[in-house]
Amino acid sequence: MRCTGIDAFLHMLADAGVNHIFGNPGTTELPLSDALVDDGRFRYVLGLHEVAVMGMADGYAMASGSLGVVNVHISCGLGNSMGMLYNAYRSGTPLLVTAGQQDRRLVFEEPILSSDMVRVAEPWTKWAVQVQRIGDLPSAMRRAIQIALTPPTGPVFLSLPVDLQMEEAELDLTPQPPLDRRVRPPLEALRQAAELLAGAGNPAILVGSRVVEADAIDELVRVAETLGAPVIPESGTTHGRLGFPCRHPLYAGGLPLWSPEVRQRLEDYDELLVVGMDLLRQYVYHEPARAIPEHVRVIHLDEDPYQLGKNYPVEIGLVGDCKAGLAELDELISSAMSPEKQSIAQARMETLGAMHSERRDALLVEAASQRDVRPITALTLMDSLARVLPANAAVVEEAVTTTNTMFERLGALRRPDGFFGHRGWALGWGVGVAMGVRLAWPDRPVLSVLGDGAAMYGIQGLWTAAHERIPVTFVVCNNSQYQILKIGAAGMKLPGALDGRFVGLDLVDPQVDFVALARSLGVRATRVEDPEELSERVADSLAGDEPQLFDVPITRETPDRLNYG
Ligand SMILES: Cc1ncc(C[n+]2csc(CCOP(=O)(O)OP(=O)(O)O)c2C)c(N)n1
Repeated sequence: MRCTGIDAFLHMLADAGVNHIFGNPGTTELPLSDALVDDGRFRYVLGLHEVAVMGMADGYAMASGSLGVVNVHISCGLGNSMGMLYNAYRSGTPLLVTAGQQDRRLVFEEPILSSDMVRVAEPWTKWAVQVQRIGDLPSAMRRAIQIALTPPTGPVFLSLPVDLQMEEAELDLTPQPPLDRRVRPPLEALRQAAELLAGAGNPAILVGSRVVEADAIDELVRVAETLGAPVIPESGTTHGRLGFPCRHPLYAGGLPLWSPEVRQRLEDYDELLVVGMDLLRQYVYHEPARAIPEHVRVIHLDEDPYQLGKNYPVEIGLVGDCKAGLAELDELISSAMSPEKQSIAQARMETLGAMHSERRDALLVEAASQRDVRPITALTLMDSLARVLPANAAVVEEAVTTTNTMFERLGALRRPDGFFGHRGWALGWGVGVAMGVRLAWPDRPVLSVLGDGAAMYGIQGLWTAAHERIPVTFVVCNNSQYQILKIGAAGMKLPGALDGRFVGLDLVDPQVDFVALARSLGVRATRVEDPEELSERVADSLAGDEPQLFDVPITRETPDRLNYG
């Protein structure tokens, strides 16, 4: 087919099933903007800052399980988006990130904004390349799409010189049909793992985000029930997607943050089945550094071989698809378990289920006891939201000390696949991700729970919510500070922090006026100080068809530590 570079680019995206492009243009991206004028195949979603652009693409790709496509401006646009690219890389989100490059005839002179973007993007992408010849463009596109979508999935980067976008040539645009990338783990290794697990005295399961991404939650539930094993997600700082239903009796609450507490939590187990998870991404160094006790034998199933034995030696490493692996493992464990072991597992499940209910009841009692405290507490805020969260809601969390795994502990998330938490911790992610999730799931209400600190890194995204009428409910948990950093400083035993004194961690004088800010970007906004009113307004907003923001002042009192139950 005879066409320009940019037409070839769009043609191949459409063939790959892409219908959204998230972008913010400059001169070197104008051939794309211009080509989209008469192209009905794509919705171009403009963000007014690259943090929002990349965040939206990340949310869209995570929720849809398909390729997210991003187009940002040369050098500076890419630079602005790097924090979000880091998040996408850590989450393994399949993104095709593109930027225009300066005209190849000018580059040697070092024209405005030209630079070696491939070197910039390389560390946080699986593959980064500048296309130099138009004849290579179709092959570059096929490779980029396939690499992004092949496990371990992740972002890729293409730099496209502006003159190449406009150049015409005869090109073979034959698409690469999608590969079925699910690989079954080797049977022999599965048998050995099943033997070990069937004979375990006290097994537990650590679950990570890739279980959700492999659509393997049901399979994991079956394995957990067969073993009567508690299921523990990653700590609240890195748990990303929720790989196990939080209302299930075997849901045992997330790992703690610090290595001594993780050790203590895992001390009583003899076998750990780890599934679809990075073992282990910690937050602050603590002694003893080894979070997994020495006596615990680790069996790890993951599509990403790099994760197996990365930090802790594994007894058995199962490389392969979580869904296929868990289904086979369950059958093998069931037939390897003696009747005596089966009844022990059932009894254990009952005990763990009772403990689960007790923990939840205790949290509800605590929430009730705080209901009249003003300004409201983090728990009251989360409880007020939990009460009205629809069963099919998607939740995007970026308010670390407020959210604190409370939705999970309160049993508010009835569909675990709708949960999105941070895996990267470059802030500014929650505004855009929530919008991307809603674009991918137009029929599911989306709640974005944001820290006031986090919100300010991506707030320009609200303009897109208004412009595109993307109905997301944003709740800003406004403690006017970077509270997690105060807790972190105390955990590091820094002298000022132990004395309760901080520099650069308070967002006061002036406090940010989120209501005025949101309204200026076209989003309806209200400050809410009462829990009942919050529940009512959020319920209405989640059922509505426009974006809304609620600014909720909460207590500024900082706990010494975060209690992730
Ligand atoms: C882009 C970026 N800049 C700075 C940080 C460092 N940082 C981590 S947590 C945090 C504060 C978060 O504050 P907020 O969202 O209000 O949540 P809180 O800790 O108060 O619950 C900051 C500044 C970061 N992670 N990302």
